[in-house]
Amino acid sequence: MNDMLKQIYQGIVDGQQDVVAAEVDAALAAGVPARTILDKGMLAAMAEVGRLFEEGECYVPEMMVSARAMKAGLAKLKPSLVQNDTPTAGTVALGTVKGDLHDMGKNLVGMMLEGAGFTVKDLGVDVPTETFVAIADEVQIIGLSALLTTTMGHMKDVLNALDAAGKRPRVKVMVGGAPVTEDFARIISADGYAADASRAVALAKSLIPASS
Ligand code: B1M
Repeated sequence: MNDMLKQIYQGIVDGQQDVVAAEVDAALAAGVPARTILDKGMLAAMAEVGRLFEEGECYVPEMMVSARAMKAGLAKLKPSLVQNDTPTAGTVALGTVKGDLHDMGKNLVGMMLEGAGFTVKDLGVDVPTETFVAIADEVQIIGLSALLTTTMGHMKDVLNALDAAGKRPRVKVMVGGAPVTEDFARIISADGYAADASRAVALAKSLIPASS
């Protein structure tokens, strides 16, 4: 890992948002690809923060400052990730399900979808099931994110509510987030699962045929 990536990684682990923002700028100016900064610097750092939390070596406040530092870096990276001159590929409503406040994965998926030409309606975090149902007529895809084993069940609630409202046939539902798996997606009858933001783009493209 080069020095700038190391600084970005450590800046996120230590929660130093100014350092992260400055080093992301420096890395981009030095020609380091945005995807390398994201994967090797930022996502690796968040994985380390998760490990430290799990092992009781850091607590929620530290996780929050790391998340703030990650967001400062993502804001710098966004223009490079969403560069896009293709016509709209379709509209996706994205939200983190009820009870869940984690938004960085969802935000990243949104950025990459925008970069691939999709219009993204970001519904935010802790999104009530009814909000997803209400927007179903305006979009081709609903994307559900969940980071907690205690909230991923709300994905099934959304699918059931769409069914009950008679909207299920007209909208595709894709799901993702750390505890979500391909098997879980199949069990709840989602239209697709993606493990990361790049795969989410490929999945969204496959869910909307080019002719539609
Ligand atoms: Co939370 N947290 N957290 N947390 N947090 C986890 C998820 C956890 C795994 C940490 C751990 O124990 N190792 C654990 C969950 C355990 C479990 O349920 N199995 C956990 C916990 C327990 C909690 C609290 C309950 C802690 C507490 O209060 N005691 C609490 C819950 C609050 C709530 O939501 N109600 C909590 C709070 C928080 C913070 C607020 C402090 C903060 C979130 C800040 C924010 O998001 N604005 C936070 C953080 C930062 C984390 C970790 C460290 C990092 C998450 C993250 O942003 N990763 C996380 C540990 C970890 O994941 N290793 C953890 C980076 C992000 C880019 O990746 O979100 O996985 P991710 O998204 C990926 C893929 O999953 C996928 O693509 C993304 C990009 O590649 N993806 C999709 C995501 N959504 C998708 C949707 C798609 C497709 C793909 O289609 C629609």
